[in-house]
Amino acid sequence: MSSVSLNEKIPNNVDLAGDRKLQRALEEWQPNFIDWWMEMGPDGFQQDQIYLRTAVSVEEGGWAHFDYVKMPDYRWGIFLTPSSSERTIGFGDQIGTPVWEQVPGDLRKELRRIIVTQGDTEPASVEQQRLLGKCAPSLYDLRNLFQVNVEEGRHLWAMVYLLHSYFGRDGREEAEEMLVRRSGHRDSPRILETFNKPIDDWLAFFCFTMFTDRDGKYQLAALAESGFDPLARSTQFMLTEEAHHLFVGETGVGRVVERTAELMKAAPSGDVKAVGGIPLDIIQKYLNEWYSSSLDLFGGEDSSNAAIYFATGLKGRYKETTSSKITDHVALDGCYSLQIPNGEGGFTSQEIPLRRAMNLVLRDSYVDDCYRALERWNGVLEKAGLTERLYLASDRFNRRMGSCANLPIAPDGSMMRPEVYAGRIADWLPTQGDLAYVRSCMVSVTEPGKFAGWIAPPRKGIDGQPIDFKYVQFH
Ligand code: BYC
Ligand code: FE
Ligand code: FE
Repeated sequence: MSSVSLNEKIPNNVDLAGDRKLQRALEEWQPNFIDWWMEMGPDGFQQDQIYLRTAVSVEEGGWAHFDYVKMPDYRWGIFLTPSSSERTIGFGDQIGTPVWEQVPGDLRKELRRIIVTQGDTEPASVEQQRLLGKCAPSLYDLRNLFQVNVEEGRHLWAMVYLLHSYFGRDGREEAEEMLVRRSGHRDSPRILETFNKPIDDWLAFFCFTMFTDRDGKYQLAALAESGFDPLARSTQFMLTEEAHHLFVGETGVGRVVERTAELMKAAPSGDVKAVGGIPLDIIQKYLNEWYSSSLDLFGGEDSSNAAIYFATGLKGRYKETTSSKITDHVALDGCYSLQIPNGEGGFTSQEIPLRRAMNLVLRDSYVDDCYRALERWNGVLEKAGLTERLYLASDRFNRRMGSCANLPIAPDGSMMRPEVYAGRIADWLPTQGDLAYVRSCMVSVTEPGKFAGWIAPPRKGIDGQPIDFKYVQFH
């Protein structure tokens, strides 16, 4: 394992200094990244001191260092989980053979595509969240937003390192393109649809970090099983940072639910809006919107791409090699039974070969995780003595990908007549009025320890600091 170099222009544990050509190429990309960050990163806070953690090592327990830093001075580095010399491919047709340290020629196109797709999401999310700092509900939340943003920047570095190191000129061109595409741009959008949606308020931000970053967790975990070892080790380390993003999302939604529950009991006639809170039905519509959009990120249920990725050892299942529940790592025999629309208003069962269903298998792990979070939020409502409950919509609802794409299906999964569906959609997805109301709740709160009225404080602070710690020092 190569040691960690923190004092170089680009902090790394990949012995960058030992490969001058690569080092020079990445050092040329670095100012372009900073230009992009200044243009598309958090608007208005680049001169402030933020209490941030920086990855400084890959040791469990001691990998992060917390201190005040101006975001443009953040030390974006390249860190890979140490390699184990005996690692073999854990699944697919080449199971048991040594992992690859270079890109196999016949898989170059597929690998490049996976890495570019993964890399593209990272800057996209920073662009989507660019204006949120101006209406943060507290210093604690403001700091968490910026923590997520700088780490998504580091995740871009992780993928750009792979492109530069292993894909020659094509890779360098792809790395440039990462800084050219823009979230929501008409002519040059980001690759996956969810990353072109606006995130204009903090409830959307919490839903995004809950549901969309969580897709990231499962995709990264699937890639951490990859036979291409540099990709596996890069994504493995990204997962350590990802945990905080998911925490921000899950607890963020939970804190909004908690505050709403308090207001429902306190407000005369339970009118939460009258006292500046976000009504439960609006929260539900936001959950529907971001959950359904994030399900699209798993691709189609029946996918030949997914079958190829699995067969060739590029992308495994969640915990493919560490879960005792997965015993057959070749997956040539099994079938997966799914329900698809029958064209007559109902659904019919279809069996597909297991390998073609790998997107769905990964998605199932994700859905279980989302239900676990849902139960926590409902636990908050129960504890408050309320009978209302939140739900997760059927995986058929509001889809743009897969067998249920663009069909008039209700959140309970039933097919509707199109005109009936159209009449109900305002009950299920945020309306312009809902979005405007939530935006009207967004006020900037910058006094340490104070929180906007629509959200409850967290249980504890960051890095053992108190909740009223000065997480951001304005210049
Ligand atoms: N939008 O075979 P199919 C994260 C395309 S998030 C637009 O069913 P496949 C993060 C697809 O490309 C994790 N197009 O799908 C989170 C294909 O095109 P072609 C990101 C889509 O390929 C928050 C066609 O439809 N990482 O890290 O098996 C903040 C048929 O597709 C979409 C990855 O995604 C879509 N949603 O699966 C920051 C991992 N879905 O071939 C960061 C890498 C599919 O007809 N990506 N298409 O031209 C992959 O493994 C796969 O590309 C996908 C799609 C899972 C995304
Ligand atoms: Fe990321
Ligand atoms: Fe993330």
